[in-house]
Amino acid sequence: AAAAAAGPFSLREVLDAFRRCVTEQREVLLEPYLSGWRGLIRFLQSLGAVFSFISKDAVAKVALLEAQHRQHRFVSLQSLVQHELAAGPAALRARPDSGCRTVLRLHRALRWLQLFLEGLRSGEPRTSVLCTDAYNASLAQHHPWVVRKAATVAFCALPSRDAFLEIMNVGSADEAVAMLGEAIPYIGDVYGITQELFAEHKLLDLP
Ligand code: 1PX
Repeated sequence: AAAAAAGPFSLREVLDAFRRCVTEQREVLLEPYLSGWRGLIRFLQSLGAVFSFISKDAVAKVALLEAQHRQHRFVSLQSLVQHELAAGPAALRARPDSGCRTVLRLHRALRWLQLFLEGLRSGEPRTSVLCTDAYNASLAQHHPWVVRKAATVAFCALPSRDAFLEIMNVGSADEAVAMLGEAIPYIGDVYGITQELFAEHKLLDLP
């Protein structure tokens, strides 16, 4: 993983990480989940400084989860939730630094990613439109006005669809679209399992 991280970004690594996430018992493994996020963040960082307020927040959230992962040796999102809920739901809600509320933020962003990648695959050439639509249908409802405003401004700086497909680094535009078709169901699977887990424990509105 260290060697891969040193090379240029490829969406393939992100796909591989999210593919490795889901076990036969439908658990979401934390290590590949965080590794997928590290790949996405690297991609975001390569898009330029306009996006750094977004990548900084994602970096902080991944770092918090990595620290908890190291400290408690959680294998999966399920074991993290179980561990934090053991102190009681009220205690969990009161914590501004819980793993659960942090995962929830990344989880909502994963829905954005799924919608955005579906849009890219569909052929719509205006990435800023795709990105705004995906954002409005997911993260935006959880963000205050000022964050929504800043995000919408940043989206205007997105590269074109062709440039996007190229910097994914998986070959020709056709190959990149094929890779998206492969990646989207894995991301959707991770999203769906996490959504169910958080709904089951009434954690979908953790402050
Ligand atoms: C091949 C395409 C790959 C594209 C990869 C892009 C990866 C994007 C990763 C975005 C991660 C964003 C995490 C945001 C988490 C969040 O909602 N944080 C907010 C709430 O946190 P809090 O701790 O306060 O409760 C926080 O306020 C966030 C602030 C930053 C602004 C977030 C805007 C998110 C826009 C998401 C779309 C990214 C656009 C990237 C363009 C490719």
